[in-house]
Amino acid sequence: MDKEMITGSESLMRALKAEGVETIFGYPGGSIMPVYDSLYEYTRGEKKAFHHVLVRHEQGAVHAAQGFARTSGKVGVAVVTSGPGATNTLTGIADAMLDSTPIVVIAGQVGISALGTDAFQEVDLVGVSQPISKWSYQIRHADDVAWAVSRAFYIARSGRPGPVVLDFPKNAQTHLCEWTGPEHVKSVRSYVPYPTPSKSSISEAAKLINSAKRPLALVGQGVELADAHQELIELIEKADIPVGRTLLGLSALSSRHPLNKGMLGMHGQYALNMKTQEADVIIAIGMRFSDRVTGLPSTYARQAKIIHLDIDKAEINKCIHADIPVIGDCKVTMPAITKLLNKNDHTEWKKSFDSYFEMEKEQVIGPAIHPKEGPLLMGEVVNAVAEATKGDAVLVTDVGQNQMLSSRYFHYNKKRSIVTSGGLGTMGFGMPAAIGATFGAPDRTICMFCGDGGFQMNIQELGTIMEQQAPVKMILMNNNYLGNVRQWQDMFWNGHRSFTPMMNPKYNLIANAYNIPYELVVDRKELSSKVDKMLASKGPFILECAIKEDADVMPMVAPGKTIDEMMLKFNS
Ligand SMILES: Cc1ncc(C[n+]2csc(CCOP(=O)(O)OP(=O)(O)O)c2C)c(N)n1
Repeated sequence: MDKEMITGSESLMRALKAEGVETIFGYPGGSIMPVYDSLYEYTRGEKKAFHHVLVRHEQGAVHAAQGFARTSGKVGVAVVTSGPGATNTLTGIADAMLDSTPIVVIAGQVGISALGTDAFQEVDLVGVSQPISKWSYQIRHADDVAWAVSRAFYIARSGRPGPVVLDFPKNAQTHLCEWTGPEHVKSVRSYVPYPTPSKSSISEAAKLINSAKRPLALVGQGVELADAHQELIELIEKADIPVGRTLLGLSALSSRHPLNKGMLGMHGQYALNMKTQEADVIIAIGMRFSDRVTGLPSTYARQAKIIHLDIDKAEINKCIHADIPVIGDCKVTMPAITKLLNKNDHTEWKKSFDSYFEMEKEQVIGPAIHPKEGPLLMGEVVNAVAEATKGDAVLVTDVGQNQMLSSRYFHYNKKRSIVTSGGLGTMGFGMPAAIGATFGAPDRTICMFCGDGGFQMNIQELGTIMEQQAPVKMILMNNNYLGNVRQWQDMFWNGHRSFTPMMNPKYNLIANAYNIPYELVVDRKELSSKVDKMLASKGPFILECAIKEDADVMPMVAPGKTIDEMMLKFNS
């Protein structure tokens, strides 16, 4: 039989198809033109395999791939050109690395004979992306494409997921290679994505949980990534353990579950932060003790014995010492522990959270979500959307006060319901990530909360939303400030509002220019009807809310403080 000879670009198409890719977020340019020529065929007619979403900036392509990955559980794909196209992806790659999001970024590169000559649009992408990616590789020959793509997807999705970069010089795109079918990489030398848990760590963990009087489980995104929601429920219900969720772990356990005690950390639940300092055993599951969760690490939960379940050995003892590390996939380690647990009852301990909840409800939550007078507050807007969507929607946030308040007051009944930039805190993440989420979870309502600063950081993606008719419900919380920084300036920097007041454009005109339906809410009496109108609309929608200019996010653990120094009111 004749050998089938194809170009490297054609090989890329076949390899992506073999990985089950259906949606590609991208932006063309000189050194990726052979790939775009192949994409022309693969996005129409007989060969159609992909839907290509033309973004308006390469940062948008990567955030969209992240939003797709986070909602679908699949690997997100972004395709860009070399040089500026490649460097524009770096923020998204770093973001995906910190938040363990599986994406593959494929960037064009100058031909290998021109490498190192400062050729037009040449940048050492492998060099600059190596420290912020899980794997970064240059495909120098067309023959390597099928293998490199298979290995890239394997690395991106396996173990602790993360971003992979494929740098694709032009010669490797155009040269011919023999197609012998897709590769199926199933292992990589010295890479152990799913470590085998030690039996003794499991039995020690179970023993400690059985003896605990005041146990507390801290749940992170690892549970979502492992698809271990049911395994978590079985563990916490059998041992009767109250649960705090990290920002990225908010939909790892339904908001409605009776053992759910809310969100951890700087702007999390008062009761959880106070009780962390009283628990005798802490069971951390798929979370990494970020400084936003621990506050001052040297004073964090000193009284507690800590069991840390994580798939990534590097997380153990990185920030907080683990008395019992349980290294492995929590879908495996949790049931192994549960099997050894005694049925338990911690009614008194759980009840002891209540008085703190009452205090927070009275002093913070009530006034935040049901204010009686004054300008609109972010909390009441979030609450109105959360109630109208009944906990079934996906929350996508930008960064800042809008992020903290939407994550606090949204309701999460389904898994994979929060998409936010937790580790890197990337303003401008929300809008493109929400576009990706409409493709990752096409049957769900995607609600994107954003501040006026973040809205303008990737505002060009309104063009993508318009072209794709991506049904993103954009809730623009306009306080005419870079609110989060303004809050810190007021609290910790002498009230010097240094370059945080921000002049805004007329968003109705912007919405109009992009042909996106728009409403403005100034009076709270109109809030619920306008939220209903937004949710009833089929396509994209911008709901601008005129938010009180100097409202603060509370409660708060000030930077450098111990978590039980959490303030319900500033200076309280
Ligand atoms: C790319 C980037 N630049 C700067 C910051 C620092 N930063 C964090 S929150 C914030 C203010 C955000 O303002 P806005 O988008 O209006 O949202 P708000 O806090 O008012 O909800 C800034 C500037 C950041 N997180 N990301």
